Amino acid sequence: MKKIVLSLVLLGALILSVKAGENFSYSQLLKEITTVEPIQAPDPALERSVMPTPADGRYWVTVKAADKYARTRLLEAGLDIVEINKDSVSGFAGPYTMGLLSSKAFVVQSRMTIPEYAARMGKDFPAADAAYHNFKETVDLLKQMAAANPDIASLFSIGKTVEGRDIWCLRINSSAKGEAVSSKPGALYIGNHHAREHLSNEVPLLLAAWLFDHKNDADIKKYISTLDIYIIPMLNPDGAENDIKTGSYRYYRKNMSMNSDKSRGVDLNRNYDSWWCQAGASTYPGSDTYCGPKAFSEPESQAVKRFTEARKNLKTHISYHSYASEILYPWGGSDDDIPNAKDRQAFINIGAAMGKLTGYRSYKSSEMYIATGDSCDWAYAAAGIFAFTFELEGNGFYPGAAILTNAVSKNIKAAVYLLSVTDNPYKVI
Ligand code: 0X9
Ligand code: ZN
Repeated sequence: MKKIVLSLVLLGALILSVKAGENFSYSQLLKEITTVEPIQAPDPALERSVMPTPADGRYWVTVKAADKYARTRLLEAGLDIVEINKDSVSGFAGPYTMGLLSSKAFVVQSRMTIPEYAARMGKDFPAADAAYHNFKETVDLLKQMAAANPDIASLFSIGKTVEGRDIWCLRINSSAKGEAVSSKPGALYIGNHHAREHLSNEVPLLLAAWLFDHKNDADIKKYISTLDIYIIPMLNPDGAENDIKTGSYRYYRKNMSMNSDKSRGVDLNRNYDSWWCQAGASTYPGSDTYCGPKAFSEPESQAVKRFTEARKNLKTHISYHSYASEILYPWGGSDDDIPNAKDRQAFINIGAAMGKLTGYRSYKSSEMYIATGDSCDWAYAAAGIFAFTFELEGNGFYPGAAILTNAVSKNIKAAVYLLSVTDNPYKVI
């Protein structure tokens, strides 16, 4: 990966001005993001400090898996599948999963410790990723945006996390504010179900900044006055903060629940009540695909449930993840097609249009692997919402600041396209 380092003086000034609330505009944020310059040679001192905490005992493994059913079995063994190749998958496995993988049912082709893996990835020192927004920066920016646009924006918490952080939701609507109900068709964007997928926070956060910057463009003005737009950039702030808090990335995926066996975390994208824990999820608490003790056991997924059930006007949704460059639509928990042919065609057509705008491949979620309990299956099953999982791009979970401008801008196009069909998703058929 291309090494980058911040131009500290310039960037510091920009960050200060942004943080002081002088300017939060999308273009200002992009300037902040792009204020990076290549360095000639990696500094060995920095290289040493990129190592994530080695103590969690997980390995990066490559295991034989010829098809989605094999991938589903591996998820159930607790493998945290990150990359899918033709005949194998690679991902993270803790000691319990390593034990299961050593049985005859699986063929482990290679394994390495997380520090070995991180060294091989050659990823950047986290300071180089300062353009990404941590929890405090995310909240500050959301507050600035809401304060600067009181006629169309409001900000409220949809609930608290395991560790007591607020899950903030920015609403853009020219009439209804805060938690007041609206009959306008609603669009919902959520980032960061998974802790380490920091790009999935940036896209919805900067989408909000972009919408405010362009609020006087004819089409955006129309969406703001006719739709009910909700942006929840950071659903799992506990996990995101845990991932970065040592200054070295930890590849952390789950939330921060204390489990019955004293291990940490539930996979929030396995915790929804859509065939909960029936496939592609693990019942072992220590594993990365742990579905939790019951559906909606977690305050973060409960908050999304309450939020969604209270807003019958929601029509469209994107849940942002990373990093496969893919757009996925239901079902993800079953090989079956969704039964409603009209909905199916709308999913296919909307997905294809957003695929064109991003260059991502759009397809049925279960083709990746069958995994139950995911948020988009639940949103469609429970509320008929046209819910898409976006697997954003990158060469890993930590693609660096250099990709932000391009990744964010193309995804804003897709998100705005979704707004254009939110009044009637069937118009694409
Ligand atoms: O496994 C997940 O939750 C998502 N991938 S990630 O690498 N971001 O963790 C994909 C969810 C897609 N849903 C299903 N296949 N059910
Ligand atoms: Zn994810």
